[in-house]
Amino acid sequence: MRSTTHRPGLRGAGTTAATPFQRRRAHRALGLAAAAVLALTLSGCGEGMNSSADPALQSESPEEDSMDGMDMGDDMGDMDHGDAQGDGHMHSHETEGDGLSASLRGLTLGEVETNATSESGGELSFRIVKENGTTATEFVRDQGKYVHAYLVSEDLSTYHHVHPKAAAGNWVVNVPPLPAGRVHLVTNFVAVDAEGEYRALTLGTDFNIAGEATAKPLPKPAPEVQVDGYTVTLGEAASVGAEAKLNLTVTKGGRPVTFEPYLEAWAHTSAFAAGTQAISHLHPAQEWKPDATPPEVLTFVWTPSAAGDYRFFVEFMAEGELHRAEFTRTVSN
Ligand SMILES: [Cu+2]
Repeated sequence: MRSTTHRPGLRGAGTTAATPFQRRRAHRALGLAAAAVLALTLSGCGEGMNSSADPALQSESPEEDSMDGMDMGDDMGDMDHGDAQGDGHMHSHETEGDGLSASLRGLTLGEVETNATSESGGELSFRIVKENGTTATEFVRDQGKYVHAYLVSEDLSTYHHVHPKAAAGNWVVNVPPLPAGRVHLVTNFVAVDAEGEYRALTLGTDFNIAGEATAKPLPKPAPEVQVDGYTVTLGEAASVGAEAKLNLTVTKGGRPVTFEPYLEAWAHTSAFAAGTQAISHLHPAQEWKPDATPPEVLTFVWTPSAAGDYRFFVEFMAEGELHRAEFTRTVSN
C-alpha cells in the first residue's frame, strides 16, 4: 500500500483509476429534515475554544502528516493521544447529524475522490467546504483526532474507521480495497464555519466502487460474539424513542479483560441503521480520564429514533491491540 503523502495534486496525477462521484441519492434529501429534527444540540463548543490562533489546533500541523492514518482490525498504529492531552479539548463534542446529509450548518462534505478499487487499496480524499465556497481548514481535535471517517457498504458487511490527515484542508487517508457498489462515507469533526462558529457535525455522502455489489444478509442478532479470542456481549436495544442501556462485557477464558483507552474512551460503537446507513456513534457512560480505573462493564446509552435493524461495530482496546466486535440489534416500534 502506498503511503499517505498529502500531495495536493492527488486528484491530478496518478488517479486515472479513480472513480469520480459526487452522487448523492435523491431520497437522502428527505432524510435531511428528519436529521435536523433529531439533531443533538451543540454543547458548549464555544466555551474555552479559542482555537484559530493556536497552531496546535490547526489541521495542517506537520506532525499530523504521517502514515498511520488507517485503523483496520489489528492494524492500529494511530495512537497519537499525546498532544490531545495538551489542548484542553478532551471532552467529546455532541455532534449534529446522522450522516445522511452531506451539508449541515453551512459546512458540506464534498470533493470525495478515491483511487481504491474492490481489488486494491488506495487513497480517499475529501474536503469540508464552507458556504462561501472556501475549504475549511480550522479543525479542533475531538476524541483524539481532527476527523473521524467511517466507511460502510450498503449491506453493512464492511466497516472501516479511518483518520485522515490534511494539507490545506484536503483530507487524505489510505483505505483498503473497498466493496463494489455504493459505499457510504461518514465524517465526524469539529470545524469552524464561514461565520467563525464551531460546528460539531456528522456529515455523510455516497460514492461508487466499480463492479457488481454482492449484498450479504445482515447476520442474526446474537447476545455474544467471539472475536480475537474474546467473548463479547452486548445488551439489547430498546424500542423507538426509549432510552436503552446496552452493557458491553469482554471476557477471555471466563475472566473480564481490562479495557484500555482508545481515542479517549473505553470503547467506541458505531451503530448503523440497515437500509439508510444512518449512524449513531456512541461512547460509554463510563468516561475515560487519565489514571481512571478501567470499568469491567461499559454502558452505551442510546435512544434509537427509528425502528429496524442496526449493525453495531464495537471497537475496544485490550492487551495492547484494537479489536472489533459486531452485533445486529433490532429496534421495535
Ligand atoms: Cu468514538
